[in-house]
Amino acid sequence: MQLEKIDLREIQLPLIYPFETSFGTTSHRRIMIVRAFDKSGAIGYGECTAPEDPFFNHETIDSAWFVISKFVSHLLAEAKIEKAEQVNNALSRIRGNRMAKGGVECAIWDLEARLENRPLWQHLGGTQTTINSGVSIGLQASLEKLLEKVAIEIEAGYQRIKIKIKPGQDVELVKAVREKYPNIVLSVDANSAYTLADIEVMRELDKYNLLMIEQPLTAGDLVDHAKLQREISTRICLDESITTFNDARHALELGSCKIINIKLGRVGGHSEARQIQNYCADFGVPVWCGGMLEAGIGRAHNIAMSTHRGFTLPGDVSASKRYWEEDIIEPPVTVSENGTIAAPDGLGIGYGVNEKRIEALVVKREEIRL
Ligand code: OSB
Ligand code: MG
Repeated sequence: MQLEKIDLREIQLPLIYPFETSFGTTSHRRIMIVRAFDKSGAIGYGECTAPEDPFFNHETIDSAWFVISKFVSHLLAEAKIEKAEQVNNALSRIRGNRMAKGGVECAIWDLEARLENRPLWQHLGGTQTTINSGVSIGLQASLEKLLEKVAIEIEAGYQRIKIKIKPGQDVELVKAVREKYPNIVLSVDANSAYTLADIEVMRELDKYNLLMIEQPLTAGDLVDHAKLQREISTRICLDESITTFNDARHALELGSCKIINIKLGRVGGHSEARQIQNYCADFGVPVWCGGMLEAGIGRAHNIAMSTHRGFTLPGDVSASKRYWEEDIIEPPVTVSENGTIAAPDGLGIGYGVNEKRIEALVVKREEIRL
């Protein structure tokens, strides 16, 4: 592999429904598409998962754009990358900003898989030919609306329902869903909205046979998560807290969680994600693939990552049509009636990229020679 240039394009895509979490509501996505160009003419695709605002973590599409344009590109050029697995190390001088790095790293992995004529998931070492799919349902305007949404997703075959909670909209929601569906696999995601002072809410949630409580406390609070985990029997799953392999190691050593949600962008790409899932698998801790409301390229990378052996729980990787009127890949991601997604046979990410549609949606672009 001989990298010639990368380019960044911002597209804007409206979500079919606004998505509300404890930290805010998203109705229009601004998405950065990254392309990595090889001297041979081959192209790899990545999607940067940094969102519009710094409310999930510190990153945004604009901060990521700046970091890629000013720093990632220079370090890549300096390192004379020959293998995708070198990228993570080559970018290690950049602190944090892992979604910025991850968008580029993923594009280079896709490029390398294409150069080697293989599907990305096989190139990464994935072994599962289908992945298990769950859904993440945002906060709704009413309890009735939430129950309606849950019913639709169960009917569609999804294997796990996750609902968002926040202080004041928690136990009541879980109680209603659990009473209507005593046997479904159900979890909640707080996106860091609670503190240890809310222990009574956690004890209440503990009564509803949840698969997990995702990220109840602030990202840096591994010690408090460990305290909370000792007080409840429901497993804590960490999302925002896990940004590196070492974060995962610390969390497991401290007992801060019993499940980990791996997001490709949040951990800086495929190399770090692979390392985390291997470690968790050896430790007997299940992992699953989280989502950041990705368009098709990000979704395809999530599918490839989810084929690794450690991904034993249904992820948040669901069908394109839950988010987009029309996706930017062809075919769109579809989910079987058993709630599974087949790993694609095609080269690289394995889905066709609809360049015509992307070009029609582009609002900003930058080309960076390496
Ligand atoms: O915490 O998992 C999260 C969406 C945006 C930001 C954070 C999260 C989410 C989701 C949606 O839960 C997952 C998806 O379907 O993409
Ligand atoms: Mg989450």
